[in-house]
Amino acid sequence: MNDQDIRKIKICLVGDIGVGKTSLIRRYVLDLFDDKYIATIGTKVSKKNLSVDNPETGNREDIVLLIWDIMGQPSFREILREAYFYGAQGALCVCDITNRDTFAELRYWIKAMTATAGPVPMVVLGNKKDLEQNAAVSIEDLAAFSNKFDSRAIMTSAKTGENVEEAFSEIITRVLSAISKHELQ
Ligand SMILES: Nc1nc2c(ncn2[C@@H]2O[C@H](COP(=O)(O)OP(=O)(O)O)[C@@H](O)[C@H]2O)c(=O)[nH]1
Ligand SMILES: [Mg+2]
Repeated sequence: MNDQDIRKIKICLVGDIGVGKTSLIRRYVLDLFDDKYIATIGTKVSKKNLSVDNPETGNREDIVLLIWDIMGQPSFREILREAYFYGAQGALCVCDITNRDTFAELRYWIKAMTATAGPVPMVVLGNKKDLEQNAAVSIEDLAAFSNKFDSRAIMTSAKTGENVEEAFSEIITRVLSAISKHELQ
């Protein structure tokens, strides 16, 4: 198979600074966690080659997943967002379950993203599940919110790795399904 034949899928992580976007990507791509706080400067794209089952066609497909990470400062939303969101085929919308404000802000992130990328599939993540005893956002809150976007909510921990694989699998499946439905029409 030629390189050109391999499907490339662009997904974005959206959410406030500090919710764990960079850590989730690091856990998923490298299987590492770093307690040090590294503010992401600008945009970084990570690549992961995968072989996945296409839910629409039933075929196994090789894909290249391009995972876009950004800095979360509010000023960014205005300046770089179009370039960041342009061509995105799916999004992981991340909040920190110990910080209710980050949950409230998700609607604005989603609005900004869909303004550029259109109504792409998304999955809502309540990250820092390992700090559940300090939770200010419940799975019910997340589920009710994600329902509005025809989406699903998952609690994750980039620290322990819990549900990180599932979160990425879920968005990949949703994106592949949306693309294939469109192609098969
Ligand atoms: N306890 C805990 N801390 C986390 C988790 N994910 C990220 N962090 C920490 O939260 C801080 C911000 O994470 P980072 O990935 O830089 O967030 P970003 O700004 O959204 O990219 C860092 O100190 C991380 O170590 C998690 O699942 N559990
Ligand atoms: Mg970051």
